[in-house]
Amino acid sequence: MQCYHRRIPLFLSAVFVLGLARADAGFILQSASFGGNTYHLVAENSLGERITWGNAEAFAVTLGGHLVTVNDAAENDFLLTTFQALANASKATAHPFGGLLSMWIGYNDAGAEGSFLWSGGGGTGYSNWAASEPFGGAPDEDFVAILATSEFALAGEWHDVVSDFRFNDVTYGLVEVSNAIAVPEPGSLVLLTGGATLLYGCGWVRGRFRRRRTNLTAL
Ligand SMILES: [Ca+2]
Ligand SMILES: [Ca+2]
Repeated sequence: MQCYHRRIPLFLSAVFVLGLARADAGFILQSASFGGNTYHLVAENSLGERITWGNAEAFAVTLGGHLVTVNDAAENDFLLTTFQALANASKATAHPFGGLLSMWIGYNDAGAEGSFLWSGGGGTGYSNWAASEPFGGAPDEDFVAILATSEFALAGEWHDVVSDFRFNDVTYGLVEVSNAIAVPEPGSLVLLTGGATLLYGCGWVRGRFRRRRTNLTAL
């Protein structure tokens, strides 16, 4: 049996450093539950400033999930009706002169133009593109968002967007986290406790072995 406990401080240090590095890239504005999962509306920071697709996806991963995979119309409706009010309020505060207001989802064709995939996987084939979308007017218009207000199309419909704000889009992220990951079940706590005991016991057994080997050498 191998013991891994000496590697844990190094791992925790790496997590801590990464956490510091990403301290400003991601802030949860609002959370809600639906269909057994937890959802977050996220901004770049506590000021409610807009966030790029890449920063929103990276922040989602630190929360244990991804930008949302929209599986059906019910989930799409939940996202719009739950989060559009605060997205509007955040835009009014942080970007009063901003353009289209949208909320990022995980759908993107950054890997291969025209081939849209979900960053979190698990798609069902459902989509809710606005008429004439995906438009792809710019080569890097690769990231999909739900319109939070009715503009050129209806609120709740999707369009593909560039992720660097150069067309003055105001975008917030929609994160989806499986509750099976986000909330440790009592059984998980037992496993954690058991694991800690095993690590402690691992060191104790090796210590005993060393002492016994030392004693044999002394003989
Ligand atoms: Ca989903
Ligand atoms: Ca594209």
